[in-house]
Amino acid sequence: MNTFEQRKKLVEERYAAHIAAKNTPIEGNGIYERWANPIITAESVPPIWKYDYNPATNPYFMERIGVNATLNSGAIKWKGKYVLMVRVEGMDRKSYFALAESDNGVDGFRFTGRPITMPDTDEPGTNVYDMRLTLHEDGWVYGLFCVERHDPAHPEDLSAAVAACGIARTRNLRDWERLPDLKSRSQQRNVVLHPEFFDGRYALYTRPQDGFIDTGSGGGIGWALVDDMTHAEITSERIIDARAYHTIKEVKNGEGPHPIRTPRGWLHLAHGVRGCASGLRYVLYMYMTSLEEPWRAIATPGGYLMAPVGEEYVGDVMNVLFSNGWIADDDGRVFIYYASSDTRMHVATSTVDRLVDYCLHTPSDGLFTGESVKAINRLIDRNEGYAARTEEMNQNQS
Ligand code: M1P
Repeated sequence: MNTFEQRKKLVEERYAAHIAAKNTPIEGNGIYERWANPIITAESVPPIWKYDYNPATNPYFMERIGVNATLNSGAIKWKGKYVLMVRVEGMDRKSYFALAESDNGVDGFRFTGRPITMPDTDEPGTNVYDMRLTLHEDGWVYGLFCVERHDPAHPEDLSAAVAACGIARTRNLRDWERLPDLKSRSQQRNVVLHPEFFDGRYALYTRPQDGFIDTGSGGGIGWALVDDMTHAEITSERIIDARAYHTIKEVKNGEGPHPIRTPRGWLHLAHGVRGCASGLRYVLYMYMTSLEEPWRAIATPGGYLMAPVGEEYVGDVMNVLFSNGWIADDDGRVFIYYASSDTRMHVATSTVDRLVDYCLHTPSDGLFTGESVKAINRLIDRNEGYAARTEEMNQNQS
């Protein structure tokens, strides 16, 4: 075998072994189970997307187009498969979207077809990322994502950028009709389409921000109604989940995937960001809103649901968990798809019942250390009372 043949065999065997690897759940805190292996990494991208397969033009079987990371993925159950719209980031720092699917939602994820060719608007985006998929009751599947362009107001500053919400829709996940970007007075990232009409209008979760990175006066996750997704414009916006001092969302927050309808209310997953000596720390948290008034919070469990552990801390942007995709299955299971440190994709599983229980029975953040201690004491009081009653019952029975 020549070099070309040897290397091709090695690369293909490595890819096949990677895709075939089985995953196992890790018992956790009762709220969810993390699964041991990342579900999609740069290694999951098919060799045919990266290598020139012609021995005449690639005698060393070199990688020609490299992948840096596979991260923040939208998610949807589609024709019986667990489908992710993966943000694939090339070594050239440009992200694009690509579909990967699995039969069971926890392993065997395989990219299908080719990367998505997303039509541009008249003003091409330099970068696109973090698509949220929503099967809306109007029958379309919408993809809302961040479109990033250089800020024309600062031609001299090569890092000055503007974030807007790109909008596209599809009937088959592969062929997309691009609609005009969301019109908004502020920059926007992490915009999510609610799956149902509200008062006959489309509802958006927004994240107003003063600058490309800093949310500044943007107070948190917003709620806005628009009449027409083909010309979507935010005319007014109310903050429904506010940032607060000395919390996990002090610096910024953002809606994750679209919320899940449950009999007790809408279940929301979001990310919160705080600053620390090593930079920004991104964690995942939850809240619930009313079914009748989806902007009104009815449960706000304090603190985070998930924060990085082990290798999740390490990657391109350290200390980050980010989720823009989850799937609620018909049997009540929930698959939470999340990326760690802007590098790779993971899954954690739970159920609607457990997540609702978590939201309704986890104390809210009291915003002061004294309130945290009071919450623990209330728990100990109840536990001691329960232990005393059980002891008394046992004595009465014996
Ligand atoms: O690097 C962490 C995340 O930063 C941004 O999220 P946010 O707008 O909330 O700060 C996004 O660029 C996201 O893609 C990235 O994972």
